[in-house]
Amino acid sequence: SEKTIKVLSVQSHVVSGYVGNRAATFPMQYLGLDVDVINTVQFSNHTQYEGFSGQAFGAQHVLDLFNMVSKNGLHDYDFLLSGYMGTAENVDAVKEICQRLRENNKKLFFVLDTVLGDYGSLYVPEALIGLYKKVLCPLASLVTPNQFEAELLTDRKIKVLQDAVDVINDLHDIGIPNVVVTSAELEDVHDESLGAEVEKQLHLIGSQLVVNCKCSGSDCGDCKNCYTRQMFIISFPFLSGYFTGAGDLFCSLLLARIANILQTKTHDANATKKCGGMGCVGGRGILGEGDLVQACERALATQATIIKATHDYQQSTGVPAPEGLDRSQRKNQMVKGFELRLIPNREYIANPKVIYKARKL
Ligand code: PXL
Repeated sequence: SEKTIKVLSVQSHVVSGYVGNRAATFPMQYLGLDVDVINTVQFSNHTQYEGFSGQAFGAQHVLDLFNMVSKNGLHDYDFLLSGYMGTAENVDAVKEICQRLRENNKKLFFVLDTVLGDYGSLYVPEALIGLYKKVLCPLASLVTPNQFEAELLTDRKIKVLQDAVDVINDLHDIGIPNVVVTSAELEDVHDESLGAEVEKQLHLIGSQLVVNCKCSGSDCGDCKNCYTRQMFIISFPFLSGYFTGAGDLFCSLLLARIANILQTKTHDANATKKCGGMGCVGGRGILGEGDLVQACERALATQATIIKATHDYQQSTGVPAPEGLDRSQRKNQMVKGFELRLIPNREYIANPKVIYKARKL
């Protein structure tokens, strides 16, 4: 039987609810991956509630766990996923983990979810912006910022499609082979095919490097000129509601879909020769042509279903729409229904219907 793909997921744990590892682990397992977990924090619940308790763990704790896992020879990971950090020093811990895993497996695919905040407010220390840029972006195979995070990472504002393209080019320029801006509002894009009843739309904008030269598949030393950028956009309906953890869920779905695609290519010698499959220039995760589009379409299909179910549930239970409340009022609304409806919709993890399709840019 095929080797299972192994993931190390480094992000938050909450007792109740679905953010961080609690949003990410189950979908990846459900899609057939072996998921090992290091928790950067253990909180009672996510930090958008009125209160939360628990602790953030430091780099020493994180590395202590990683070191023993390594020492026992259990560190044969294909993917590293990092999300909510809890403390700024955990950036260095993840850097060390990534470097040490790459010594062991130079094809390690590092998915960096640059968790910073959403809708104009940070939920982590501000120092993390610069640290993500300097320390982790140069190691990442894929980054998955939302609009707010993409703006913070590049010091740009996204208003129209060209802004998103500029942001993505900036992130490619610092050496990231795959970039997905998971949702953005764009003034100049409206996909009529979503139907007249969809007034407000969001857009996922993605881009992957593809190899366009005949280099051997190992780092040829001049790879800067070997790549072209394949960009695409997927439009989907905006839905009102509370979706904390949605980014964590999406990132895990995307990782799993990439893993599923790569798994089918492991035996494709030709793909490896052209730096597709798991073969990647400089060990940084160059995917085969079209792989990122396919993975995004599938991940978004599941995501949209779970968000819609969460939206419908919140409407049916009378949870007030976030637009009608300011942040402090929101924090004081101690209502259930702030959580993603992940478990009741588990069947859509494995078998989503792809409705929102990518268009080439
Ligand atoms: O989804 C981001 C996230 C992850 N983990 C924890 C959080 C949040 C957002 O608030 O509080 C603990």
